[in-house]
Amino acid sequence: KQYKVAVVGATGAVGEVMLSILAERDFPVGELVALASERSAGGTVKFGGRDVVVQDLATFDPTGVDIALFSAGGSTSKEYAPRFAAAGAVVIDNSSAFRYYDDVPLVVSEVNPEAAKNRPRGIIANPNCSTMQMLVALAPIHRKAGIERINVATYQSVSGTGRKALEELGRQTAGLLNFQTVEAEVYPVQIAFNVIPHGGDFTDNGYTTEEMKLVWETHKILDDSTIRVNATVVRVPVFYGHSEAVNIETRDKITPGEARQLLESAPGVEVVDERAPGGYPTPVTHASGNDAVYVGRIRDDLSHPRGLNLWIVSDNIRKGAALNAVQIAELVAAGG
Ligand code: A2P
Ligand code: 11C
Repeated sequence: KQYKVAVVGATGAVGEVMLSILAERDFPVGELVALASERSAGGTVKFGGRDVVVQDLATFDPTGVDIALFSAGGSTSKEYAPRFAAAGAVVIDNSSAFRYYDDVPLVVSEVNPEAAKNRPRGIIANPNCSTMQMLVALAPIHRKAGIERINVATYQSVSGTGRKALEELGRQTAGLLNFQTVEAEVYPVQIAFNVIPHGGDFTDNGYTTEEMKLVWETHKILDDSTIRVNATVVRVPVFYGHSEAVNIETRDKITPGEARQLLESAPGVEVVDERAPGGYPTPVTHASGNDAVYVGRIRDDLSHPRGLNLWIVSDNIRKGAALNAVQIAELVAAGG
């Protein structure tokens, strides 16, 4: 079967990569519809080496669309995803709009693919990038040793914020190297040559929404709300690839050697852990432009008898967003 596939947000940082991954993985696309706002309607995007004309989402009729990949922000998803679903499409939504609804599955293809089958609203949610990569690496450890607590600090690249943030990092960097003063527009303070302990919006408990997503989404995807999760989200001046310093406490002791062995055979994971200079993954040397979740610095926690440390790096636009969305589409196409 060939599918009529719509990409909503096709001109965005994630949408662009959704198009290239659909082509790369030979997804059976019979017809590709590229949708964005009226601002970019009439322009073109690339799909499999050819130009596709972008259409205005607001005036597009979704009848006949089989699968719709949404990555155009939460408010766009809230308004349009139910309309596409009502017209018969399976919607795979990259925004946070539907992630916490009980009747919307939240799926990491390597972790809980079976959840994609039960989608009463016709919507499947794609997790947040930082949760995605963390759970690809932690799920096998959780199954073996039972994770009781996760303490994570993230180092998130600017592409997670979208195209304007990529431009802001470039513009500020160039400006500062030329002794100019720079303005912060997308982020509240300068991002070039800086780190910002803030992602998303502040909530009542002092955590940000980006931090709370790591709590809520971990519970839903692993189907275990007893796991305690403590997160600090930090934005760093990196273009592509999120990194995470993760400390876990498990019910049963798991040694670094056992964890390494588990992860070496885990789907979607590559272990890079040489305990030597450069023998660890970084966004630039490993993650950027690649599909895997890279794990290194696996070592015992000196401060806890059942503690383990890991360093987890992945391309937030690929596995963290576009790739997982296409993998969910593959599950749908396979009858899931
Ligand atoms: P457009 O390029 O027309 O603004 P990014 O995350 O890189 O900022 O990209 C956001 C994506 O979402 C873009 O493709 C953008 O289209 C699209 N988008 C944003 N708002 C809307 C909207 N109201 N309707 C349709 N597409 C939207
Ligand atoms: C970031 N994780 O890096 C975000 C972007 O909930 O899908 C994606 C927000 C989300 O800023």
